[in-house]
Amino acid sequence: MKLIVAIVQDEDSGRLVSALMDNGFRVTKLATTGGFLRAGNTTLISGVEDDQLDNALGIIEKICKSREQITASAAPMGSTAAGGVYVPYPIRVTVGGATVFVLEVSQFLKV
Ligand code: 2BA
Repeated sequence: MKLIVAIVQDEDSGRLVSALMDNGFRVTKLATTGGFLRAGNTTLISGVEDDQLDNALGIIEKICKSREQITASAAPMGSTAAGGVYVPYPIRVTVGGATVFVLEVSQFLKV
């Protein structure tokens, strides 16, 4: 058995959960926050049988779209040691489709 950990954009999460459930997968949805953008995203965890892994990954790949986001970063103007200020400026990043980790499951228990 494998554990899929998939970090996806909030916009894709509802459709992805539905599609996985419709195909017989069990899913847990967690509200998470990306470290870089400091914006909300969604992490799904799903335990799948080995022979169903490619099926699940295919569904994730099909549904999760990449999108551009603009975020404010900050660069120092002048030396911060000398009291310089941080001025935000926009940067463009491409987020997603999905960031996926596949882990080997050593035990799966329901007790
Ligand atoms: P965030 O950390 O908020 O990152 C959002 C997007 O910002 C990333 O999209 C990437 O395009 C960009 N980005 C991230 N770190 C950057 C950096 N140091 N310099 C420049 N650009 C940077 P994705 O790569 O699609 O990642 C989407 C979300 O997936 C991330 O949100 C984070 O929550 C998660 N993630 C990605 N890689 C991860 C990893 N190796 N471990 C844990 N979580 C990860």
